Amino acid sequence: MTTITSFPHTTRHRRTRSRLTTLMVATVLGLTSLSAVAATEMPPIPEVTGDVVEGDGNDYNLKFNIGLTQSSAQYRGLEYFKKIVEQRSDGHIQVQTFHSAQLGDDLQSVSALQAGTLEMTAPSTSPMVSMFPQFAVFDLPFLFPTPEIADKVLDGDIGQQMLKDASTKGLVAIGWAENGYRQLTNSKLAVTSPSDLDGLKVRTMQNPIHLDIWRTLGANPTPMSFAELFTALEQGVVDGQENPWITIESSKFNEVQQYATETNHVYTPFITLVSERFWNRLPESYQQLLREAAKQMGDYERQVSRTLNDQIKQELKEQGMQITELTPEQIATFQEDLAPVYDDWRDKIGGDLIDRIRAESQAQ
Ligand code: KDG
Repeated sequence: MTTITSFPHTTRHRRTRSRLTTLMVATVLGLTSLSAVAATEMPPIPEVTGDVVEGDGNDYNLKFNIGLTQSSAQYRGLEYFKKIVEQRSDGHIQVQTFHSAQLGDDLQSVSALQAGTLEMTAPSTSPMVSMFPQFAVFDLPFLFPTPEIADKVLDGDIGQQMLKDASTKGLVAIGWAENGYRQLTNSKLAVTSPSDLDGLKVRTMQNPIHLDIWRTLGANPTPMSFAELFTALEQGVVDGQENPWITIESSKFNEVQQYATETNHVYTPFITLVSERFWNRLPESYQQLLREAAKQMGDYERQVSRTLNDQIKQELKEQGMQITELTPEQIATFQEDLAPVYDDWRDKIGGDLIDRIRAESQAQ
């Protein structure tokens, strides 16, 4: 028995129908691959290890706010932090997580911690250099050639001492996580050398070294909060910006930026902060629990960020972004042109700290 469709089967009809079917199949395939591309597969959140911690019988609400979106590696880390703290406090500490600067951008969140109206945040170190000048070492170009060297520095004496030094001004610094290696994107042209940057309006974090970097390369840099960046790109207030691949995708910058250049010019860490007012209310056992959870969150978040880095770059290409991968010679040109930035900042940051970090690279 033949099935009767709504219109008779002539050759032309049969041809149109088969063309229609092919089209529909193609669309479905396209959509599935797109949605497959869009929904980046995040590594599963690990099981919680470690025993339940005895508290003082009181219950605590902990609000944790970040600037990146819900589909960022940072937010994934936060979900793991929440799981650890709630399970190991047997529910006595409830963690509310906020993303996309819902409770304020990096600097507003830090002020809220100092005022005691927010319990935790994890900003990039770059916007905080006016409070903690030694953080500026992380903004020096090409200082961390590999993520492993970044880990060695952050998890080693240098990084642990910095956490102690940053535990002041109403803040308690309890861990590190990864924002990552920064890549340049823009809406104007494919950038392969500093000369292509002439007059390009580039948004930077609110940080004097990043301004110095892009001015030195010939661009026209503008400092701006991350919370305002997408709109500024969309409206053409700025032509470009620089962030890790995972942030470019999770913040959909590729929808308003046609070109990207893999510069890896700066490695930016996140620092995990607690409000001192909240910290001092906690029993020591819960303070130790937050330290352990922050360490596990940071390690997991690094793993997510690194596992996805190349995959996301590939996805951005599939979504139409024109990505330029620089040759070693082209990278060397950027490094040579940026050498004066070290002369400008060596004394302000401290040559000893820079040399100790460089030594880690040589020791590798
Ligand atoms: O809250 C997001 C910020 O930490 C932000 O600094 C991320 O790299 C960033 C940027 O470009 O502002």
